[in-house]
Formats: sequence, C-alpha cells, structure tokens
Amino acid sequence: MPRLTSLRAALAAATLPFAFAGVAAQAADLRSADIHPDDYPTVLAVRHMAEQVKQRSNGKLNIKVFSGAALGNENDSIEQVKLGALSMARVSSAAMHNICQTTRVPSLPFLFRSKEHLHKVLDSDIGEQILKSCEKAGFIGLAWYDSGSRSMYTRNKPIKTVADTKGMKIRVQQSDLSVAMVEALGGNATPMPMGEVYTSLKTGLVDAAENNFPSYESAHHYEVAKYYSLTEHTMTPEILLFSKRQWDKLSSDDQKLLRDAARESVPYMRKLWDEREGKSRAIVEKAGSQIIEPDKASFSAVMKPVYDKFVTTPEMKDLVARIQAVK
Ligand code: GTR
Repeated sequence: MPRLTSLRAALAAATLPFAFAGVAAQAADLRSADIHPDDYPTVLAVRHMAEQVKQRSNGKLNIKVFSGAALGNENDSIEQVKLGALSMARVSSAAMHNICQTTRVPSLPFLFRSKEHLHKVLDSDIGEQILKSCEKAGFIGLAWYDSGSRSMYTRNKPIKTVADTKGMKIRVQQSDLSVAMVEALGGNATPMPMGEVYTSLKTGLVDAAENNFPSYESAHHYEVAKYYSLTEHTMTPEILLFSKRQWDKLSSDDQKLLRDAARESVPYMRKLWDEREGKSRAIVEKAGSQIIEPDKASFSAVMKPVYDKFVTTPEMKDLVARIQAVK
C-alpha cells in the first residue's frame, strides 16, 4: 500500500519541521499537501506562493509542496495539519464542513449567482469571517482558491432533469452537506475520498459522481463516465490551511509574510483556473464526453431541505443573508 508507506514517512518526518521553533534564525522546511497532480492550478498556486515566501524570507522559510496525494487523502492531511505534523494543506472546503461548520455556507447549493458573486463574497469580510472561524478548530485559513462549479457526471444514463437522479448511486465528498444535497435530489449518496472515485465508477460501485471540469479531466473520470451534465449545483471553493500549532510558533513577521504571499497567490490561481477549465473541457470533449445542458431549475427547486438542515444557527443565517445581499 503506497499510501500507507507515504503516510508513515510523513509521520516520521513530522517531528522535524518545527525543530526550528526555538532557533528562529535557522531555515525551516514547511510541508504542504495537495491531492492534485503537479500541473493542477492549486498545486501551481501554492508553488508560486512558496517561491515568494522563500525569496522574501531570504531562504529561511522553505515550503515544499507534496502533490498527488503523496501525503494521503484530504482527511489525512487535515488531521496532520491539526496535529502540527504538517504545516499546510490545500483541500476542498467541503473536507472542512464537519470540522468548522461555517465552511458549509459557500457550499450551499445554488447560493452564488455567478463566479463574480462568489469572488466578491470570498474577498469580503464574509470570506474572512469563515476563514477565521476555523482557528478554534486548529486551522489558520490563509486563502480561498477557485474550484469552479461542480456538475454531475454519469456512466450510463445522461442526467437531463432532477427526475433522472432518482435512485442513482452518486459519489460525494465526505461531508454531511454533500450527502444531504444528493438525498434532496432523490439519489443515494456514497461518500468516499477522491482517490477511490475512478475505480468506483469503472466497476459500477457508483453510477455517478460530481466535480468541476479540471478534476473530471485530471482524475480521468471522463474515461469511465462520459455524460457530463451541467447541473452546476455548488461552487464549493478550495481552502488553503496552515497548522495553528505551527503558526503559533512563528514570529509575527513570518506570519505576515506567509499571509501576504498566500493572498497574493489568489489572483494568480484564478487566472490559471480559468485557463484550465477551458483546457479540461476541450480535452474531455475531444475524448468523447457528451456535455448536457440539463433543466437546472428542476435541481434548484428541490434544495430547500438542505438549507433547512444546515442553516440553523443565527450565525449561519446571517452569513447566508449577507451573501444573498451582495450585489
Ligand atoms: C476537487 C477538489 C479536491 C477534492 C475533490 C473531490 O474539485 O479540488 O480537493 O475535494 O474535488 O471531489 O474529492
């Protein structure tokens, strides 16, 4: 099991990075995890941030990015960041839903009217508030990254209206909200890590999955599920996390340097993202994927139970109302 071996190696190395805590002048290796391959926009953006950080700290802060799930799946990385065994992780904010509940808000189905609306919200005090709310769970939220819209894709039968998802086994991210969303559609939600989706689609363990074009393409899901239906049901963003345990040992200058570089990597990432969305779509279409324009209104019409279940506290209600009010 290569994954276990790499996890063990990661844990073995875990005591090393912060050996520098008392000797702040020495160089420090900070490790950052991502499940995506080297050429994916999230990985490239963190590498870009790493270059900036290295330069500005005169080589003192050295972020090493481990791509391709080399350090395990998203839940493994989050656990290690919490423990302080890993400095950073770029994960989907859906992976934080059950840990830091306000991260559920930007995943609510059909909440954002457009990419511009999403950006305005994430760049505002609302985005900051959600990032900050993860601190008490042990995470410094450094930045939001784009992840486009997630849409449904199927092996056998194209999804044209919500009636088509009835009884379908649909893979979702490991989040209660993602499960509830598929249940609202009448499907059977099967949560599992991204690394298991290709085989599950191939063997028919699930009938469908949902993701943006770049993930559908880079994880080769298009080879085993060729009907891509533009349901665009959620715009769950990516989140860049730093371990609070490690953060608290850094000088305030280093903290600022990291925060600034993370923030500055956002426009860089957005540009890469836009390019990649187009490229990925072209690749899958060329390979024979059928892109379907479904009756989107039939999907948004059944989502009320998801809001009723998750938008329950005054804070969640306030966040949703403020997001809806952003013009
Ligand atoms: C992708 C996201 C990954 C992962 C994946 C999934 O869009 O970038 O971090 O969460 O979706 O569906 O598991």
